[in-house]
Amino acid sequence: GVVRQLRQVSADNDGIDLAFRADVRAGLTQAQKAIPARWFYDATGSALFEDITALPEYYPTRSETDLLQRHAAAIAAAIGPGRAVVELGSGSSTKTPLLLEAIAPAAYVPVDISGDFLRGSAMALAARFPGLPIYPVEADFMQAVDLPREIAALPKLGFFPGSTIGNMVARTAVDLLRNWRGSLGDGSLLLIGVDRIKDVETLIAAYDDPAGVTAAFNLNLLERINRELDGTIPVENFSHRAVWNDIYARIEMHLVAACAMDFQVDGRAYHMAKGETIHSENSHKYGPRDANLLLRAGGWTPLATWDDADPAFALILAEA
Ligand code: AVI
Repeated sequence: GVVRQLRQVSADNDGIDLAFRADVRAGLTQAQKAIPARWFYDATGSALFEDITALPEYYPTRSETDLLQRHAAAIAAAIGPGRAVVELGSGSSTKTPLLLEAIAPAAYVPVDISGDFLRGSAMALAARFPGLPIYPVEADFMQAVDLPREIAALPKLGFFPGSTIGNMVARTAVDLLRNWRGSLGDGSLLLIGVDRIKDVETLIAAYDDPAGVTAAFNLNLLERINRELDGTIPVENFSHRAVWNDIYARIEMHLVAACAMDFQVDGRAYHMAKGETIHSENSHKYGPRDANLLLRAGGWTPLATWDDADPAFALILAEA
């Protein structure tokens, strides 16, 4: 395959740094302290997330891969050949070959905010799929993205695996779906991974593993703040907590203060009381009707669902 020149759309390091600074400042000033989950993914956090996906308790990655493999023929039949596959937040693109092998696409457009990841995985895919044009786009998929003009005339398939949509509150998820409905255009399709509501024990185990990898992933957020924003947070005084919020149907991750403490970040002083938490992630889970409603609200009509894996996870195909 041929990797076309990396298109740098919006990711510049100064901009990312400013946004991190602003999010942390605003988040530590709120009554319930909270920092958006997107800031987990520095180099260390991305590597820890890869480790999470290999944990026996973290079923979503395995369930989704299994669905893609078992239903490859049916998925390919529903999508048809000749589409430009646009992957949102492609990261290390581990599930992508399964899809590309099944559907005979006309082009592949990975969109990711991390240029390094993007380059690496685009090169690996190019070697594996000779003849497939690849147009990497370095951009934040949460914003509306200008797609390469080379794929303008092709029918599109958006690919959004991993249940990443679950990390957004409903309003943000709907905004994202509507934005991508606009970018991909009339006649496009979307294949999206959605994690299901299931028994609380299975969910908690997936987000609080005994090996402590998810704890390290969560605590790395504080290390990152100390590293990048000149922080003095005593990380050893925090612990990882995963809880099921039944009203919102989501797993929440928090960083819990073991004692009262004072620290500084970016030249400002903060205080935390013993037991106070920093809310660091939401991971929403969707029943079949919930998922279909979310998609419709975002401008997409569900066409087919493949979800017979245990623990429950769904791949949904929708049309614009
Ligand atoms: C990336 N995202 C879908 C993961 C999830 O399951 O919500 C992030 C994660 N957080 C803790 N473990 C994995």
